[in-house]
Amino acid sequence: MTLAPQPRLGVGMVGYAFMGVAHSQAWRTAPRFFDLPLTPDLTVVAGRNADAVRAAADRLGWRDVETDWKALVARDDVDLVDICTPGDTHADIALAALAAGKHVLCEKPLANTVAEAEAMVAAATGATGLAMVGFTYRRVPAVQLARTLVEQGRIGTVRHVRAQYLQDWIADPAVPLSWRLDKQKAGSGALGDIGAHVVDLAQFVTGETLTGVSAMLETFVRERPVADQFSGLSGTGSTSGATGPVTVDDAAVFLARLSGGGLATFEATRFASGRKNAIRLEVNGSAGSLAFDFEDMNVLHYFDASQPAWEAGFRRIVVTEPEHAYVGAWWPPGHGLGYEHAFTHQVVDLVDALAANRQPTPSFADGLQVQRVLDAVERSAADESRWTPLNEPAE
Ligand code: 4PW
Repeated sequence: MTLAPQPRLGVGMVGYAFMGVAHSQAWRTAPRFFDLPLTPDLTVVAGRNADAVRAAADRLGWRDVETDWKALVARDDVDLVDICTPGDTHADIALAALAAGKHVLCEKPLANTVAEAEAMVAAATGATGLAMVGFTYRRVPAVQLARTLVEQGRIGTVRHVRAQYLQDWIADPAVPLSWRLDKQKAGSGALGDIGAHVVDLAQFVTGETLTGVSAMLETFVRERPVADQFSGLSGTGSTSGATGPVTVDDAAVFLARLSGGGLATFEATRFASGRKNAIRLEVNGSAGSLAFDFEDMNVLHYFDASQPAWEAGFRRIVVTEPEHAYVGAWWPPGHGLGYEHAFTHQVVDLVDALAANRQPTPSFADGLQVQRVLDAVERSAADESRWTPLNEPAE
C-alpha cells in the first residue's frame, strides 16, 4: 500500500552555524522516524556570504540559498521561517516573517531585550502564523519524565530548585572573541546563552514561574584575542595579535523565589573547568525529589519519600523505554539518545501543532517570561546597594 504524501511545509532557515546545523539535521530526520502530518521541505537557507551559504546548503541538505533574509521571508514557497542567528536579529526577522503570514521557530533567548521580546509577543498575538521559541532541552525524554512526575504530584509541593548550566569553553583566556562574547550581538553572556535554558527548564518542570531574583554577574577575562576563524562555539584562530573587550558576563549566579513559595538557586558559567555541557536540575518537594544531569541525559534520578526510609534512596531511572516521551520512535530500550535528538523532537512537536493550528510551546510569551527573568538578573546584579559586605573587624 502506498500512503498519500502529507502536505508540504516549506521551511526557510536563516543562519547556518552551530544552531543551523542542529536544526538542519532535525528537519531532515524528523519525518524519517516520526509520522508527521506535514512533510518538511528544506527549501532555502539564508546567509550573507554567497559561497559560504551555498556550501552550507549542499552540506546540510537545503535546496536553494538567499543572501538576504528579507528575500527568504518574501518567498511564496516558504511557510515557516526558522531563525538560527545571533539574538540581535531575532526581533527583526520574526516581526517580518509574522507580518508576511509565516510560522516562526526562533532560537533562544527570544531576543536581546525585554522590549524586543514584547514586540515579538505582540506580533505573534495577532498573526496568522504560529510562533515558537527553541528551548530545546525541554524535549529530552528524561526532562519530560521529570515534568510528568511533578504534574502527577509525585514529589508534592516544590520547596527547592537547584539549577546549573556549566560549560568551560572559554576558561582559557587565550580563547578568542566571538559573537557570543559581544553584548551588541548576544544581549548577554552565559546568562542569556545558557542560563536562559535552566530558567526555562526550572519553570517547565515545576509548572511555576520565577517571581523575583537576587543576582551576581562576573566577567573574569575582560580582554581576549581577536579571532581569525570560527568553528563550533568559539573562535579558533588568532594570528594578528590584536585583542578586544569581552562585553558580556562570563558567569551568572542568582537566587530566585518561585510562584508556589519555593526557593531556587541558579548558576550559569562558561568557566567550570571540566564541565562541558552539564545542565543540572534538582527539585526537592514535600513528597520526593528529582535530579537530572545532561551529561548523563538518558537518566532521571527520583526519590519517593513515601517509601520506607530503609529502602527508599534515589532510584536511577533509565529513560529509554517506549513508554517514555518520544523514545518509542527510536531504538530498543537501553539504546540511548543524544544531544541532537531534542532538536528532532522540537520539530515533531512544532509540526504537530502547526497541522492542528494549535499554539506550539514554548510560545513567544514563554520566551518573554524568561527574558524578564534575564532582565531582572541584570538589574539586580547592577544594584550594588543590595550587597552586604562583612563588617570590618574592630581594631
Ligand atoms: O545549549 C547551548 C545553546 O543554547 C549550547 O551549548 C551552545 O550554547 C550553543 O548555543 C547555546
